[in-house]
Amino acid sequence: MRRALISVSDKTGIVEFAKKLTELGVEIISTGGTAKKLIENGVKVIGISDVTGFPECLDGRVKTLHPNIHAGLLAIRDNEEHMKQLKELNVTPIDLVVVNLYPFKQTILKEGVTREEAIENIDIGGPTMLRSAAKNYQDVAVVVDPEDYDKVLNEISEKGDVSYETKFNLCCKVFEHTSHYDTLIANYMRKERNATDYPETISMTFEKVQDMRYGENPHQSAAFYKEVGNTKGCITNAKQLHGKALSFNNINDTNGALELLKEFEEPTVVACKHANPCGVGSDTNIYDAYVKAYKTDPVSIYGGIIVANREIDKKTAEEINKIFVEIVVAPSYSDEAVEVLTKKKNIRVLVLEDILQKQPKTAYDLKKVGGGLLIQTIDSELLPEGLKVVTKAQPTKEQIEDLKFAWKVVKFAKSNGIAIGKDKRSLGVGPGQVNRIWACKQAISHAVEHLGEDVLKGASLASDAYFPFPDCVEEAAKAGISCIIQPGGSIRDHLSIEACDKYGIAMVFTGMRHFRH
Ligand code: 93A
Repeated sequence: MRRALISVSDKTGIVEFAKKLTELGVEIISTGGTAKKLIENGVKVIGISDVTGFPECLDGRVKTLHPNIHAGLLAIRDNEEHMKQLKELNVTPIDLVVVNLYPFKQTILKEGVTREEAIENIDIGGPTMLRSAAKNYQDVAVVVDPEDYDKVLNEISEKGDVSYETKFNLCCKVFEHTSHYDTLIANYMRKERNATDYPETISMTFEKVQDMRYGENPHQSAAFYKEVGNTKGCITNAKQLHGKALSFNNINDTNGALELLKEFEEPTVVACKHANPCGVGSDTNIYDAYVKAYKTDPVSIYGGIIVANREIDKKTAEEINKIFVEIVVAPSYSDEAVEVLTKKKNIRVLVLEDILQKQPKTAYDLKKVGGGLLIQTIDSELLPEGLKVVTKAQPTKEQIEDLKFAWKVVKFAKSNGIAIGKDKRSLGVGPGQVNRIWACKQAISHAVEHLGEDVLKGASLASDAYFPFPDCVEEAAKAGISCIIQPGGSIRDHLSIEACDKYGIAMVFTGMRHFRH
């Protein structure tokens, strides 16, 4: 280990690192700003121009892009011909590269950044050196992360060089890093183009939040990653106040609950199990909203997820504490509520300040399938065409409110889904069935089991997709349902409409389907 090249934008720890390298007998080459900082701190450096024989120029756009650098990085040390050529060309090998790149990510995340500013922060020379060094990892150690300075120093001081294994690990880290960097650039450019098409190849990049203890089941390994950029209102933005680390299923289920919650403006509580809503309640205050959500299904909420869109007060916290729930998420908590909730060891308490913030309409929804990936824009619409009454019976104003409530709930139930609602609460949900009549029967029996037969008199029923047959209407009529909301669009719509007319049920079409899988 004789010669190092140091060129860093993030200068954290660089002086200490360079000083120690010098003490270990390593010669240091460096670029403009980095060299200045090192010299100011008493580190001896060779200026990059002394190695390239070429001035740093074009406002720093060309500093290290020179064969004297890249031949020094790419020459294979035990290839006699390579080493002979270096000698003839008067190039000295470089054994260690320490580079971190222009802060492209930080630049594009700044409010109001211009395209010019973003482009000026695309590093060219840095990634080129990283790639040259990483390609030749057997002979060159390459450090892109200040976290690795100590490990490299220790190895050099103990063995005079960086071990083969460490060099290979560092090389892998470099290729991950440069591909992440390039993907950020490509994604930024796509946004600049306002692209809505799906390109021939697609690269996406996420940053690790944490390793998970396990995945959906204990024998699966897992990690949690977040998108780069705006994650307002998302589970990735939540801060945990109390409890064990979130599990894979916790994150997935909470995400589902949050998406439904965002459909409501008034104080609302959503209870979810396996990412399906089991109880939803809205009211003038969060306590009453919680009680509604709870009473809808006091069985399924056990061990479930509760998300609320208003501050949780002491009274609500005490009510929540009467049962076991896995997770509570709210925009804030009163001090007393925190005291109450944190008495329980096994509850996870999360704050999500911007809980009402929705994802942008252009956000993508990704579904991994074996050997491939499905990409679509998120289901951001609710009722684009409004409601079209198709029956003789007309829904009342109150019924329209109930229909919309049930429609929101069913939008976030897995398909086939049916939800029943009344007076700003869900009464029964039948999610994830392989036929619609089962979903319908399940939603009805869910309501009857917990709330009694009478609760369905005058209630509203929502279906996430059209009725292929009139059987759901028949079932709803038997239960006492008085109005129905569904997309419409079946070739047998007339049969469902006739059945509604027979029973005096009001039915509205939305013209939009909300499958969810
Ligand atoms: O503008 S560049 O793409 N051209 C280069 O030749 C070059 N060489 C190193 N950027 C280049 N760098 C980058 O400069 C490094 O990746 C590092 O981020 C930065 C360090 O510059 P300074 O030492 O002047 O602060």
